[in-house]
Amino acid sequence: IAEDGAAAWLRYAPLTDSKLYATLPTRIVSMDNSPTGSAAAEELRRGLTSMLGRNFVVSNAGTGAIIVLSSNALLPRETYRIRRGMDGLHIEGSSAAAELYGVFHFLERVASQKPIVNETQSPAAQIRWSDEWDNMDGTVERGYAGPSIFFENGHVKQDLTRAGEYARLLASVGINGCNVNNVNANLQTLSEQNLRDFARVAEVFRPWGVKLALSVDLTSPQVVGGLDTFDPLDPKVAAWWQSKVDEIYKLIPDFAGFTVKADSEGRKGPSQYGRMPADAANVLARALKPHGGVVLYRGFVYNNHLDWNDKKADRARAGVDNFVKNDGTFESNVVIQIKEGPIDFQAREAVSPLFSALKKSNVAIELQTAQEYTGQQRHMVFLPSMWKWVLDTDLRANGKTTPVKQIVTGHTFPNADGSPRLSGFVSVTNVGSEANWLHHPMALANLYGFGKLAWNPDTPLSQITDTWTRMTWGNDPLVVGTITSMLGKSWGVYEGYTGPNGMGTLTNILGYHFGPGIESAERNGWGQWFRGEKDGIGMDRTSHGTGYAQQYAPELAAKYENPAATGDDLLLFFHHVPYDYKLHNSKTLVQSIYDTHYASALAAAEYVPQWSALKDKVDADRYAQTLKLFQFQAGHALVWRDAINNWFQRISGIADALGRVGHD
Ligand code: GCW
Repeated sequence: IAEDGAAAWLRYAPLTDSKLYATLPTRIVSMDNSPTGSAAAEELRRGLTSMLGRNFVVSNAGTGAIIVLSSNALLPRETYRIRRGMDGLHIEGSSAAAELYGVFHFLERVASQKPIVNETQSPAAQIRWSDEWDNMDGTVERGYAGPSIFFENGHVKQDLTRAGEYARLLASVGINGCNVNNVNANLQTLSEQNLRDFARVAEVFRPWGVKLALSVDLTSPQVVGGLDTFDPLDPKVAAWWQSKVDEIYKLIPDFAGFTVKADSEGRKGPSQYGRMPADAANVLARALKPHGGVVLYRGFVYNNHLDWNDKKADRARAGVDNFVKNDGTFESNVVIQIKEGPIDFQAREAVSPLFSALKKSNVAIELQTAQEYTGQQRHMVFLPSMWKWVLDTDLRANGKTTPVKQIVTGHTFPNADGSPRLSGFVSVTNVGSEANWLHHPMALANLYGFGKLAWNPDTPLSQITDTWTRMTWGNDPLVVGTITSMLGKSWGVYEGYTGPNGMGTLTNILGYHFGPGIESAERNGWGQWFRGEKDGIGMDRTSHGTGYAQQYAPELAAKYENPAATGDDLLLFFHHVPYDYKLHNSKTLVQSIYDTHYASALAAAEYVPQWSALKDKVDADRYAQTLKLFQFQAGHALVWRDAINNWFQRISGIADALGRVGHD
């Protein structure tokens, strides 16, 4: 059978062994006739019928055992409960969307051949969004899977079937919001006509409990509203936002809110009027508050015309420098959306110090499922490995254990009444019109994993890879073993043949961010410098350098001041060291770089035979598509390896001890 790539992990392939579910009743009774309740019942019917090969029906008529879907107002927000009763199986939710989450969870248990157990699950945080950087002309900024599923020719598409299917996919992993337009927002986003069209997107999202959000440009009062200013402190501007927001809620009663990119990479913002981020965020927030909407104000504000010769200049400092002075002045429905690292989604960066520096503000973590700097869905990189490392990083706020996951779920700095702050997780996903959404079949594991970590950041990686693989590729032990092991090491492999030791990805940053472009990051205003010079390499971000390390809590600052304590993974992110600096692995830095590149390129090449062993165990189309991608990755890893190793040999003047570099 030809595989439907669009099904992603929701294939519901027939189980070869369905003993565990033999006694499951085939009649599904739904107590909830809302569109979401009906979607939940239909999903359950469809999934079980397909996997178990019995005919499940949704029906209120009849006698005997049943599967009941119902709401239970006593459950906490967005919570579901699955339990076996005398009369059959109960899936209850605090809301229709929560019932749906329960259904998807139940189907996942069946698809991965796990026993049915009584359980109650709640999400770790309220905000679990996907952002899409889609332009209204149909292109997708940093999108690697074809044109937009939402827009074409300057408008929302007529046919939004794919948009609805996407919402189903998001809902299946508990994602409850989706911002469909690029944060570099079209200036006309909020025109009357566009809003009517966006209402159609909200409509196809609605059955899946996914709320629509929009990116807005702060000049809208001027550009769309015709005012002579967009100064957030001008009462005319505030009044304009209020009436615009009221107009939105008439069309889209469950509208989630706005995402704002301002004073960054050429976007205008409050600085034009000498105002602060909080002034801008609050004017939008006050308009949204009566309707229950939120503002996700991006922490990604920096000057992209930095002076390269200034040894104190540092883009990494920008988040804390720009936002801390506003801490405590944001409205309660403003959330600062912070990229996981202070630069820009590199293969590895330090964790943003803004997470622990904001103690009186709501925060969300922005992760990038789109593999902008990590191989653009032509390389396999299982990003949850990196995200988990970030989420588990202990920022030592107030001298206590404060992993990032505790901060972004609102617990470290709770509200005055002790309740967790409004907080959460945002994935920049950038799906496209290609059948399988993200191009690389393995890249779907990243979107799936994002949803799982946003629901529960303590979900073990092995559980994510195991379940995703079973649902996507089947339960055959060789398939499961091979794919989970490949995914598990893939981040380290990619980091290893690109930029290890915290030096940055070393990709071409001035163009497409793809392939090696080592010096493109140096000697320009973008500030992604790693300062590779004759005497050594790395950004000195200690108090002798840019002082960035001091933006962390004291314990962490002390660690990052000291190269040995910093650790080899982030060494060059914080320190400028000579090429013969001794690492913890007792090699010199440069020799370790050579060795890591050889070992990692070899590991990438091994994906090809490992995958080939699965030839008859997965469907032919996806087998062939994935094989091609692995072959490409194997070759491209060699290009990376040699470009970087040759560059290091040239700049350091130190030959590879094994004589490989420059001679292969
Ligand atoms: O990573 C950079 C990207 C830009 C992007 C920007 C951002 C949407 O290269 O394409 O713009 O980040 O996050 O705003």
